[in-house]
Amino acid sequence: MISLSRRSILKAAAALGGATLLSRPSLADGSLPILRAAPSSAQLAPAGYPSTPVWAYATEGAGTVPGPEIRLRAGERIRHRLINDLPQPTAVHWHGIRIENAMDGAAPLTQAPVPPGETFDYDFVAPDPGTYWYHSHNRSTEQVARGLAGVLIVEDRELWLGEPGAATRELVLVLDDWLLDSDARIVEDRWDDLHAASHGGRMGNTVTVNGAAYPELDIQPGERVRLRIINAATDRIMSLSLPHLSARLIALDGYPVMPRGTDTLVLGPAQRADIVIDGRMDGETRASLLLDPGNGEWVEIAGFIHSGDTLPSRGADVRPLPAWGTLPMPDLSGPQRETLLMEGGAMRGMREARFDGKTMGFRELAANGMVWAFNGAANDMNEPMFRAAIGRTVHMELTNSSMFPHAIHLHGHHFTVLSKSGTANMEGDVRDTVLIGADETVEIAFVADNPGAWMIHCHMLSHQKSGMMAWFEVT
Ligand SMILES: [Cu+2]
Repeated sequence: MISLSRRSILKAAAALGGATLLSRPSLADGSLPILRAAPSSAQLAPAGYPSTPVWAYATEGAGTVPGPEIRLRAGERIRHRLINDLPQPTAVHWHGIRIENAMDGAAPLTQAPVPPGETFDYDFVAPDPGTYWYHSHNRSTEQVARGLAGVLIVEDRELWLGEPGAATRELVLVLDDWLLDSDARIVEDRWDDLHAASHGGRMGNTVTVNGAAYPELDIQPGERVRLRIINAATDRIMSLSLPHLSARLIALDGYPVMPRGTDTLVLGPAQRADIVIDGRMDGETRASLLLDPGNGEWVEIAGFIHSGDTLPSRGADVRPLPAWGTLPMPDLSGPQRETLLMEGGAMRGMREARFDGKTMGFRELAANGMVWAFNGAANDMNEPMFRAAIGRTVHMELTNSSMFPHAIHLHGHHFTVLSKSGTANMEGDVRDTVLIGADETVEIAFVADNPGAWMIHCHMLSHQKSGMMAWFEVT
């Protein structure tokens, strides 16, 4: 509803030959809408606890966690002037968008970080529909953990909501993980915690849904709702379950899949899933979003409270989302072959790796904050990991020889997951971030069609910081 009215305002503004109707508080001097990053506060912990000082995005007023939803149609431009009111330099990455390189926000590779008090204008086309998010990409282990993440929705190319078999409403669920002390303050003295970095990363003690602990969400019996679920945590893998709600998956990382049942949904950091649920019609008034914190004990992180009239069933079949129609499919008849070997971490470690132009042993690496390596190099940003000509299909074999899972993210591209541990991925899922378990090998392929210097890194941000970051170049 909001998006429709916003669209009609835009239309009206265009009809009047200018943006005058929009010159309300959210516009900067140069008439770009503002995206301000600044300290704020949020009630993250349950009622009765103090609110938490955070760093947050705002388009007007005080910053919120998660940041304000930015919503547009595929092919439209996103235009925002980042104003940095933080005490640190920052940059905004638009995760999953096949974006123009200079707008990718991957500091310091694609832009210099924006110093405190300064601005940067982001202006780019979002070509593909789907569920995305934006977040800090400078000192991101700290800045994302402090709250700098928001929702970016690119609407379906054709009408889907309300059509036969589709949902009638949608709901964005941003999952996050916070490490809070007993006064609900973010723990601030562990940004360089190498013990956490060499394990699963910075694990929090408070999981929030849309910035709240244990929220209760309204649903009508029989109502079909599209959930757009985003894992905005720095490091936590979210294993989720939605019992009694006939959950069916319709998209991963923004890209539509043929609707399929999903008992357990595993989202690594930065991954998204669109799920269709049907409100219960068995007379029960409650259902839960459950999370397995890693010990097999499912805990409720949000409740669905059923109230109101029972709606007629929308049938067993779920309408697939409209196709993107914009992504070139890999040509596997003679691809450029690349490999990514992940090594390091606790319980296995690595004998040596290159860092800062030198080969170092494990102790020297650790003294430099490095405990992981990609292809024998820790955070080597001097040279690209590989180069690909524009239009070339790249086949990558990603091998995790560590004891911990990793969420590998390629900037600027979506890729097809070909296989996991030698088993073909029959669904042909297309993603921008893939979770690779301990001792697992995943094959992916993509068309290198987006020119520029693109980061490839683990989206467990503690791992990214401590060795799992590199880049590739498309020319
Ligand atoms: Cu990792």
